[in-house]
Amino acid sequence: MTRPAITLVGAGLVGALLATLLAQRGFAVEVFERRPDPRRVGYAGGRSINLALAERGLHGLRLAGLTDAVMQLAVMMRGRMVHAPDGRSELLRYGRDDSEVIWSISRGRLNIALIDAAEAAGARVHFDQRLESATFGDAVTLRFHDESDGSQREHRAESVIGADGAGSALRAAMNAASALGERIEPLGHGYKELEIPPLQAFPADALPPALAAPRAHGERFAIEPNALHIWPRGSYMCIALPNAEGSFTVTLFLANEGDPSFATIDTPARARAFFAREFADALPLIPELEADFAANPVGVLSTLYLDRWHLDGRAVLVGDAAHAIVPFHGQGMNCGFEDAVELADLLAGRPAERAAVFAEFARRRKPNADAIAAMALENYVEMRDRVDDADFLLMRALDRALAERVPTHWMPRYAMVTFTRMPYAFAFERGRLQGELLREFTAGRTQLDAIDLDAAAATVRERLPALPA
Ligand code: FAD
Ligand code: E0Q
Repeated sequence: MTRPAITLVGAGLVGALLATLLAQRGFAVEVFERRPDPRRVGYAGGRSINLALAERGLHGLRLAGLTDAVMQLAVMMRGRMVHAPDGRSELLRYGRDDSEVIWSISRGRLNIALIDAAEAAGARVHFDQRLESATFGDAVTLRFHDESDGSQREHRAESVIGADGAGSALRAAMNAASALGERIEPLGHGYKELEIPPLQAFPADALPPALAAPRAHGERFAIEPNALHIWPRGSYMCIALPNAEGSFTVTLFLANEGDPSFATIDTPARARAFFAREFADALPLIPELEADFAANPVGVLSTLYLDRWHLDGRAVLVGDAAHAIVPFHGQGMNCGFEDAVELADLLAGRPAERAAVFAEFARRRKPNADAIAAMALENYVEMRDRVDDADFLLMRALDRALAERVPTHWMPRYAMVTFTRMPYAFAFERGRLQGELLREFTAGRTQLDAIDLDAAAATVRERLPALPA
């Protein structure tokens, strides 16, 4: 029997994982990727950019047999290290203990590991191939522009999977053939990446006083390595995630318009003045602030909603191409990896029934993509504005106390999203119900001691069904 063939556009994080899973399930997989082979030329200019990997993403990597290779490159993050304007910082743990943590991983190294796995499983990856247009007749005709020599090539396929990211060219072609009901909601805020170098890179005379001691002990990291650092400042914030080499990638999230915004903080000198005022403790950690600010673009953040993700059995979208979200829950890749697992399993079950499989894939995944899109938007306000406010901290304390007391009936929403594979739509709805109870239990209170935890636990058992085992 000949192997069923499938074509993918995009060998980014989701495309490369999906190619691996499909090749492992017996498909003849061809992947076309716009960028050059990262193993040959290095990844995207050599900047280190990292991502938070959580349980959903880890599950996809486990199925691909990649956990060991990837976890060797990962840095554990136990919680959020919140840096107040006065320079004080506090670690807010994400989970109960070190079994509930997330992992910072280099985007470039992860992508290379995934491409290696796809090829090892038998997928063929064609680099420097930018999808330019697609037409949908009895078969799909894809036209590629070769970015290395400017030549054109055509590829015909029975069906194609678009894993070509938020700006998907396949989506545009599908939408032109038959409207997908596309809606793009800009966040109105953008981001800029900066770097905290490893400790050894600081010249001894430029070492911030707080850093002098740890360097003497051979430490590589300028600040706590096992945390996701956040500097919440109301309407904007910085975060920093650790890299295995000892550096951190800092991301400033800020409005595009108004004051302050990327429109007013528009020169390296203004960026320095802004950091001196708003992120005083972070500034000495970013020696190349001006150069980073000038070299790195302002990234755009939007949420993408589609009414349809597929064109009968001929084309389907996955990952950011189908549902780009804002990054404030650290779940875009994790969600895309869930897509890959779901689609690979459905296709393996019914390899010849593409239209039915694509429809079922969208039916199962769309409610979950909508739920994480909403939760990611909510988390921006929570991160930048609430992680240091008293009401929030009381609700958080009660949330955790109830999870300890009635674990069969209560789990913080963050934990459901991050440490389990419960459907996002379930976590969203359950979080709403728990949120109502949290507001009820904390109304008029300022201290956890003032809340009768036994009574609250009894109410929880009475009003909420047990969580799935
Ligand atoms: P991409 O990773 O964008 O890959 C698309 C691929 O398609 C690329 O290789 C691209 O070159 C290729 N391509 C594009 N156009 C064409 C074309 N015309 N022809 C051929 N190939 C093409 N997610 C997390 O889970 N955790 C995080 O901590 C996290 N942090 C983030 C921080 C920021 C600032 C941002 C912006 C996103 C973050 N995300 C995070 C989200 C995550 O980056 C995305 O969800 C993830 O990269 C989506 O993977 P993808 O494969 O669908 O798309
Ligand atoms: C995580 C891990 C870009 C980014 C990635 C993240 C998170 C945040 C804030 C951001 C959410 C959180 N978070 O700490 O609640 O858990 O990935 Cl801004």
